[in-house]
Amino acid sequence: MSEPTIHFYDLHPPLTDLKAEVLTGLSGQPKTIPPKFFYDEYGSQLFAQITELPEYYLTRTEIAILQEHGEEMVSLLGNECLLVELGSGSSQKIRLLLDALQPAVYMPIDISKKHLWQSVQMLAIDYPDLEIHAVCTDYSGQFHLPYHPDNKPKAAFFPGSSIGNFDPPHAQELLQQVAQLLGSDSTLLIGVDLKKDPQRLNAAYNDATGVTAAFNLNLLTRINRELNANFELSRFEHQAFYNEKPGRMEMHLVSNTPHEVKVGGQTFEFVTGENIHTENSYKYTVAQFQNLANAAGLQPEQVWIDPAELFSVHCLRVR
Ligand code: AVI
Repeated sequence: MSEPTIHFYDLHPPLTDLKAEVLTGLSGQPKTIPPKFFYDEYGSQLFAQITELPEYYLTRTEIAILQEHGEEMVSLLGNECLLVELGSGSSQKIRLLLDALQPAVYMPIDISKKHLWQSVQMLAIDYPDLEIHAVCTDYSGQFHLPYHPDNKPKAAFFPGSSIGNFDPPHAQELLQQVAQLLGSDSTLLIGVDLKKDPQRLNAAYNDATGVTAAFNLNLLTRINRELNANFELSRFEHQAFYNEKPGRMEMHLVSNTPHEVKVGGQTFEFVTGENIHTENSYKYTVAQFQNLANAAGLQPEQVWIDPAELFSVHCLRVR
């Protein structure tokens, strides 16, 4: 048996990025904190729990679509490729495609270093012949592929509807960047949550056991720890609702009392009912997402949806 090959590129942004972005966000009106900061070690664990909640239909529905149509997807992606995965997390979903796809190189990209390291170790045990180039970086900004074999077809996998966490102009920019990095004729397989009954959406982000609330509040614990801040978690409440006009779920942390918080040497005042906007999760119809993809230079090739029309997986080709 051959030895698994893992290359690890730590391009993780320094702590100052967290500080600068949090201070800028808290100085705005309304106050905001970018959702990418949810994913410290505990936040990543909480997100893994969210994906198994009965109310959170997204993950299980996407997996069912991948299981049902994996063969067709693989035939569109092509074997022996460089396969990049954006926001690979625990690299669970890619396992559904790896056997059939047999990529020459698998390049998972994730912002959470420890989580990425652990998941590629596990993957290498189960796929000893797979060449892995793992990249720890923030793909929401400018990024590059540290390894770029010229002679291989390129494909990217972007599951989980993480594209929904970007507002549409930024989502278009990200798709454009991916298209440029991969080059013409490459393919992108991307999971996108569909517009649906708001009741169903509201339930998915307000689960009965409070895991999503803990995930949202963990942002403050992380900022306390990493930026020497003094948020009191009991002064904030989780709020999540569907905002019909922009077509997105919103998550907020709402102050239940007037108070002050110190973060990185600065003081921020909160009045009762004031909120920190922590996440948007845009939902698309198939046509809306195809328009966005087209505008980013990606040609829609195929789309698969589940029978209840909850979730979509698109195959797009770089023009
Ligand atoms: C990672 N992302 C697609 C999730 C979502 O549904 O927007 C994050 C999440 N937020 C609350 N629950 C899950």
